[in-house]
Amino acid sequence: MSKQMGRRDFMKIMGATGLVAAAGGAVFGSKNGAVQASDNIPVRQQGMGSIPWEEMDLHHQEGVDKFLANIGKDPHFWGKDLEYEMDGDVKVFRLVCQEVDWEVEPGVVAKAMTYNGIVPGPVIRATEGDRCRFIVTNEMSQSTAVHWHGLLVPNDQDGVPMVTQDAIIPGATKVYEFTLRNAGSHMYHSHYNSAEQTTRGMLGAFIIEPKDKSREPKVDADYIFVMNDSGLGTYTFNGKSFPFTQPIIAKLGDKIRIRYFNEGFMIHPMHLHGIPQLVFAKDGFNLPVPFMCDTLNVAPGERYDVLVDCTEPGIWAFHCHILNHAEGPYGMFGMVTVLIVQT
Ligand SMILES: [Cu+2]
Repeated sequence: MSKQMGRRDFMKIMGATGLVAAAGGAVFGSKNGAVQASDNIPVRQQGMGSIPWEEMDLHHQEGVDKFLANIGKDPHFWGKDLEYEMDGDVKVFRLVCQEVDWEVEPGVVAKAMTYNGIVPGPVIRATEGDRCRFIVTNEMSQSTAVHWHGLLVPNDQDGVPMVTQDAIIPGATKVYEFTLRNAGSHMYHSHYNSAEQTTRGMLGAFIIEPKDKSREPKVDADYIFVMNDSGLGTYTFNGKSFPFTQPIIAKLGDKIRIRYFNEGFMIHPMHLHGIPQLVFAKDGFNLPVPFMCDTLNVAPGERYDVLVDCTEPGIWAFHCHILNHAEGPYGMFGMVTVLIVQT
């Protein structure tokens, strides 16, 4: 695959058709095929490398080709909402804690701990004022508990074993129930052996829409980035690493909202090329004075909401700017995607 061919394929996405035809190119793989979380390091993020430049170029090209070929093939990449049923006025959600093999990318499989079998867990979405019940069943071989990160809840619903509740032991079910008081971009995650359980996949977005919709910015699309840097053996957005992340595809003039959720151990400065980000909320609280930036530090536990006004056509790289989370001698990996602004 020549460099020009890859570029042409990328340029095709700029057209009205949206998705690009698959480009060829060799598949990156781990050295040993399927690997565990402990040694789950795709080959292209290893070391500083001293490979010949031609080989280095080829690897960089291959990553881009793989990304192009994968566009549109992961329909749930940007989040899958958790369904609920009504019991009177109560929204009833069910979470099942399960250990599964999670493909961070083809051939790179981590032993994940999950809610409902996916990483991140399904998106919980409800409205301020809703009464919600969460029926949590633990099918794992470890105890667990769910913390509702950022939500105002009664103390006994806060999800900290040995402090506010008993652990949910293997085979047990626990019911949480509370009323949603504070709108915003929040999270839910394990609060038991959490360095392992959360970063191996027990993490998700919990979005509370405000009752008064006039408090929300009007946008054409809304994207979720759940960031993780541990437990799955690589750096991920929404449980996947580049080239198996998905692009944001927007039209010139679109206004898009991006919500960042850092569930990992490290800070991730999120850098968007070409177009500034307007940061308007932190941890679900609207900022008194929104600010513009091109790089936004997102620390563990933090959430930020930003608006991107898609005024500049092109293919804009969008990545964590701690560079060894994003690109090495084998090309881009980990916390990388693009914003495509089509004309
Ligand atoms: Cu990073």
